[in-house]
Amino acid sequence: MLSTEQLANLDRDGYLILSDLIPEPMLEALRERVEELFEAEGENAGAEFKKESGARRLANCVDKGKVFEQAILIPEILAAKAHILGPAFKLSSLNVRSTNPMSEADQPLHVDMNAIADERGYWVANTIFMLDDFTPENGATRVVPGSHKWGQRPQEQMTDPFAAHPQQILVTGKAGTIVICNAHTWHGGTANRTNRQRRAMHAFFCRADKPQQQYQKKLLRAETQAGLSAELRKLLALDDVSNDRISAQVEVTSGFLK
Ligand SMILES: O=C(O)CCC(=O)C(=O)O
Repeated sequence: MLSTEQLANLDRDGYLILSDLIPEPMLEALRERVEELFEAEGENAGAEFKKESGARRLANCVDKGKVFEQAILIPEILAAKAHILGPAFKLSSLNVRSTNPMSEADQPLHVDMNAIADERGYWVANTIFMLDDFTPENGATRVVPGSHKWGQRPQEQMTDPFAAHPQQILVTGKAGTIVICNAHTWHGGTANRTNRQRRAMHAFFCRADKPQQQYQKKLLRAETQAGLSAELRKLLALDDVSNDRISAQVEVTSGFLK
């Protein structure tokens, strides 16, 4: 499903760009549902996780439409997660982040959940769904290739994680592209200097023994949970009692500059 060369690139760089991976009807359905939700949630959009100046956010998306359930089951995504995290992993959160037109600020470089690989290896992996083209002008994600191997967070090595890193690159691509990201790789959103939004969905996964960023069992409504397939229940760790113990008490954290 993913070639040996693709997996080797992911291992080397900490990210992998997969063009045209979101089927066109799914891309359209995601955009439509995302805009409906922004409209319906208004000021509260993103509140289950966090709000961010310069960007619109949505959180808890598995609870908000069948198309989100389908998106997190794309086989290449699951294969890449197993490659990074090992066979036992789960969804940690599913969010949308849309940078506003003419938003001034870059995000700081960060690792998700402030995570450092432990004795068992990597434990966080993200997935960026490009719902719009990512260009050098509109807030494409910046990434420091290879930084997942450094065993450090940006704020421990850089005097200013908001600044450009000499090794950073911009991840650009057409809408419909998916970026697999070892989330120990230093990364962050950049300023959008265009007059149009830049929408991305983030499917964030973690190793089974670590807490979910957003405890899915608590967030998903009973009727949503009742309609989920066995595969999704497993991916969301809904029947995993050890997840209840480790995720239930966790305070939701953004991961950067904690
Ligand atoms: O939307 C992006 O380009 C990256 C966002 C990100 O890394 C975050 O919000 O933690």
